[in-house]
Amino acid sequence: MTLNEVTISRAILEEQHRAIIDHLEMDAAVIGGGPSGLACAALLGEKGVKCALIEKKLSIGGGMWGGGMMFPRIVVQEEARRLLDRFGIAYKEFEEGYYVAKSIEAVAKLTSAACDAGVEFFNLTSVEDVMIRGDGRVGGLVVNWTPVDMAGLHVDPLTMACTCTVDATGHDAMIARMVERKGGNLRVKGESFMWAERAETRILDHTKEVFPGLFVTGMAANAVAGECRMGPIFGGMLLSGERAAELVAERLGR
Ligand code: 48F
Repeated sequence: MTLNEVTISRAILEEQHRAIIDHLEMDAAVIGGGPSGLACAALLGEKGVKCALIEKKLSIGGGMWGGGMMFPRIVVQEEARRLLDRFGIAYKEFEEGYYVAKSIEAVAKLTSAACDAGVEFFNLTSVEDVMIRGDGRVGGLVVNWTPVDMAGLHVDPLTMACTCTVDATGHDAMIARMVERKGGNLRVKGESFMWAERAETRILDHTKEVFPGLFVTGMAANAVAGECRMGPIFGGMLLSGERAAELVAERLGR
C-alpha cells in the first residue's frame, strides 16, 4: 500500500467536519470531561440521547486523572460501587465500604463507555458563552478553540444548539457563572471547605436543573449550592453524573 499524506489529511478534515456539523443541533451537551461529565455523557448516550461532550483541555479526565495529590488512585464508597461495576472499573476493597481504583483506568473506562454509547467528543474546545432567547432557556453554546483563548486572539466563536446543557465544569461552575454574570436569575454561591461526608451526601440534592435548560452535575452542582468539597473520593461524582443523565433524559422524554 502506498500512503498518500493528502488522503490522510482529507480523512481527518472530512470526518471531523461531519461530526461538528452533525452536532450543531443536538439533544444534550455536557460541558467538561471530568468524572461527572463522563458518567453523565456515557449514560445519556446509552439512553439514545444525541449528545456531545465538550472539553477545553487536550485530555479529558478533569480532576480524576491525577488521583489524590498526583497519586493516581481514587477512592469510591459503597453507595457508588455498582457504578464501578457498571463501567467495568477494577477496584480493591481497602476497608469495609472503601474501594480503591486506578484513576487512569477509571477515566479510560468511562471514556470508553461514552464512545461505545455514541457520544461525540470535542476536545480543545472551550464554551465561552451560552445562548438564551425569548423563551428564557439556555438553548445553545458559544464555542471556540481553546488555543484562541490561550493566545489571546480576537477570533469570533461559533455556536451549537442543544435542548439541554449540563454544566460539568467542576469547582468553577463556569457555565452557571456565565448565566449569573449575564443577568440570569441564578446565584452561584461558590464551593465551601473540605468535608467529604457532607459533600458526598448532599451532592445528589444539588444535581438538578438550576436554570431553564441548564443542569449541574459534579463539583459544579456543589459550587452552585455553596456546598462543601470532598477531595479524592469520587463516588459522588459518578452518582451525580448518573442523576444528571436521568434528569436530562426525563426532560427529553426518553
Ligand atoms: O474538575 P472536573 O474533574 O469536574 P467534576 O466532574 O469532578 C471533580 C473531581 O475531579 C474532583 C473532586 C471530586 O472528587 O473534587 O475535583 O465535577 O472536570 C471539569 C472539566 O471541565 C473542563 C475542565 O477542563 C475539566 O476537564 N472545563 C472547565 N471549563 C470549561 C471546560 C469550559 N468553559 N469549556 C469546556 N470545558
